[in-house]
Amino acid sequence: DGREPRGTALVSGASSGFGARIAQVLSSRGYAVIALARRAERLKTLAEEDPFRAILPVVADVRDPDSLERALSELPVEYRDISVLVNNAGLSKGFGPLQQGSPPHWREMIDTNVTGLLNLTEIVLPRLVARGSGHVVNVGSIAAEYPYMGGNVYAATKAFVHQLSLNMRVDLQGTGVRVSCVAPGMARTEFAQVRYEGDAERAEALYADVTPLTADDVAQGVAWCLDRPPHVNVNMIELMPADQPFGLGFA
Ligand code: NDP
Ligand code: 8X3
Repeated sequence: DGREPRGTALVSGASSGFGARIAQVLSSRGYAVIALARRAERLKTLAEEDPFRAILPVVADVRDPDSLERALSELPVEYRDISVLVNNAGLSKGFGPLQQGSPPHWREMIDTNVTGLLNLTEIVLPRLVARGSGHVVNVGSIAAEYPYMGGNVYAATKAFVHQLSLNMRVDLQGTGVRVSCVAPGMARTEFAQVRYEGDAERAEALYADVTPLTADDVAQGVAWCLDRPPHVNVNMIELMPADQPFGLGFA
């Protein structure tokens, strides 16, 4: 199909938003792509619509290490040599101040954005180290750096992702494995609908005064990190809508 083969990339949270677009962009650039998420139908459509037929749907929940182990132990041989891990799966739930917060929402965010990211990393990272080269891209958020009303636990989970990314880079010195963090601001995906538990009107109202980022804007940032020559490690890319002020979040 004219693409130069670049290895295998595993993208978590690939059934929607950034992850789906990252899977498409990496496929178009020559990667075999493992697209991981919980919603099988979405992943199936993504794979069927890929013009390069390079996307493999893998159904798993990052919160459940057994489901990850199972799914990743059954990979077809041409997808086994993973060289890129994009830790993108994540969510936000709720938007009130912490003092009115909901512990079940806190747990869901921590279990997904923090523990889930670690669960997948635990399985994939040793494989990258063993092969002597690779790249991990973690999706953070501007919420990690700039506080906004109602960001609280979500923002803190993303601050974890930012600091973990820097620390992974230290631990991986000399292994040939690079680590980048991509931190987007407000983007139009299903993120706001998930945060507002399906209230589409409320989600749409967010974008009234801002031209949000697209999933493609973020996917291009991920691809740029991967495309740097091996001696360059992009530590962090932060990108925001040009008209998003600091402190404007989803409250
Ligand atoms: P979407 O809601 O559109 O996509 C989130 C993806 O994560 C879905 O594919 C979802 O798939 C997956 N996911 C959620 N929970 C799990 C789980 N337990 N196991 C496996 N997959 C899971 O939102 P975005 O594309 O916007 O979000 C992607 C990342 O970007 C998140 O980490 C988010 O925090 C971050 N982000 C988003 C911003 C925005 O404004 N949109 C800005 C900055 C960062 P499924 O439900 O099928 O499992
Ligand atoms: C969430 C996006 O702009 O509300 O990661 O911080 S924003």
